[in-house]
Amino acid sequence: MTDRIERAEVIVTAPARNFVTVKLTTSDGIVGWGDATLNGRELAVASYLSDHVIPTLIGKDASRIGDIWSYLYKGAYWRRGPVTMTAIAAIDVALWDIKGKRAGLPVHELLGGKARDGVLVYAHASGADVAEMLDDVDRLLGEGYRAVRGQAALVGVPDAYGVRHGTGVYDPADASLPSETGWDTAAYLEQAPGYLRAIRERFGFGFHLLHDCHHRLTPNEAGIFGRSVEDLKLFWMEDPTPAENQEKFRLIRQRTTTPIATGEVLNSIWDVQTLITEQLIDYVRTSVSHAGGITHLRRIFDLADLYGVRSGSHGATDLSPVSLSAALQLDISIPNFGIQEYMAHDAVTHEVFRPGYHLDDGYLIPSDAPGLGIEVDEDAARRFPYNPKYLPVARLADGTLHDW
Ligand code: GCO
Ligand code: MG
Repeated sequence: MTDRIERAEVIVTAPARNFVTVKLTTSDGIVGWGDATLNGRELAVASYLSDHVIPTLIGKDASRIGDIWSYLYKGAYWRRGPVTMTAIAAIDVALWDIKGKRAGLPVHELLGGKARDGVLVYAHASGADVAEMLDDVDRLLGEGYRAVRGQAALVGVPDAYGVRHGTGVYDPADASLPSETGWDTAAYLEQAPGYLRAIRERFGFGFHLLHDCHHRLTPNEAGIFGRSVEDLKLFWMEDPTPAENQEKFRLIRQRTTTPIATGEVLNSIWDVQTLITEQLIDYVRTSVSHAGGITHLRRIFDLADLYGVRSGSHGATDLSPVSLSAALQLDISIPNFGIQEYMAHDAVTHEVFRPGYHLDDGYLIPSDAPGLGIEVDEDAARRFPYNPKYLPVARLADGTLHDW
């Protein structure tokens, strides 16, 4: 058998931010890449892989992707959860990369071929005030984006989420211990609809406008928010309320017709089952790197298709270019694609990760190279040692810890 997994390595590198990458090598020298980055909890996944997954993989038949998925999921006894599902995802994606390279085909050909010509993406506009956010929207529309998410700082709320510091890319994991930020729902409900309205007033309706509520609202508050922006025709309001209890979304659905997206922190088909089967959301945001890889995410999207729910995968900068390469292979081939989040990685990240996708007129075009179409420069990776960074916490004025 030529297709044995001979070597499996975990590469931890921090070009601009931390990434955990899996490299699988088969006995005949084919290399597959997978992303195992879990923002702020990177080393937990690295250890899960090195200490518990990799020793069980050596010698296994790399062509049996579904069997290896089940071996790692059912075989562990302990199910679901971000650490496990990110580790499984990295192995799964690397195996798809290998299968494509062996076949001489891009992964999307193995998934049935292209169902569209390009992948619609949305970019992030943010600002320390409304004027700055409007300038950012202007810049992104000028760059050809057809969909933009709008977030602005809230007057009177220290460091509200979603706003870039300085000129770099927005990256909330910004300190070696979690920084403390503020939150005030009343200020948000009063100001956010106004700044979204300012975007429509200045730029009109000829592009998709998105907004992330970042788990901050109760279902009733989310209903109030969604209703107050219905005339702005948002593409979606994201994460209006935490989704551990999926039934909470019933109330939001009753209160507003603003489309709803959720799932970036969810990891399995069971985590989104009620949301999908009761049609409580319009877009499912589970990602290829945090929800079990191409094998499992495809099952989630298939279930979603039955209920008229579309894909809208998470794609912040903490998902590496390996993840984005894999996401695009799936996005381009599924019937119920909705949109893909895209926060372009910076030049330093691209010194390590050299993806073959490119942006064309607001669409990302996946690579046609065999496999995922990404190269990883291991020498460059070694130049950027791990640099612990945490996501912030949010507190109300009285000190109560709030959802982030
Ligand atoms: C998004 C997200 C991110 C997350 C980050 C956490 O919609 O892009 O909410 O900004 O906060 O990816 O790791
Ligand atoms: Mg989000």
